[in-house]
Amino acid sequence: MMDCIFCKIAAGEIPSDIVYQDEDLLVFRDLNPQAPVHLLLIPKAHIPSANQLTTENSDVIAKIFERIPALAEELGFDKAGYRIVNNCGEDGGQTVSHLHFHLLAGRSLQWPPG
Ligand code: DGP
Repeated sequence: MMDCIFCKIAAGEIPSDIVYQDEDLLVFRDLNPQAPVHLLLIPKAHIPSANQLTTENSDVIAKIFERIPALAEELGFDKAGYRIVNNCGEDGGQTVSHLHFHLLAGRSLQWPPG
């Protein structure tokens, strides 16, 4: 997707603070952090949102979630806890149309989020 900012980040065309990457997924720090640790976890392949997940493209979701415990341990918030968020569509507050999960940690997070 030529006009997708997260595809450009995944391709290395736009710089980002990368925490982890492999063939299928990329983890980088959010430009506008809402917590002391605020990571974005994305599939490198373009999937617009959770609304476009299918049996054909959903393997990467397991890969993303399987990576989370290692990230939490490496960054030191595994014991204190964290929150994983996906915003889907306009009412969900999604502003970038490339599927991503927010991983927030480093402070006590309120619920409900508002
Ligand atoms: P959402 O509202 O769920 O679509 O979240 C999009 C997030 O992406 C938002 O927290 C800000 C972040 N973001 C937008 N553009 C960039 C960028 O160019 N670099 C980085 N690191 N984060 C970005």
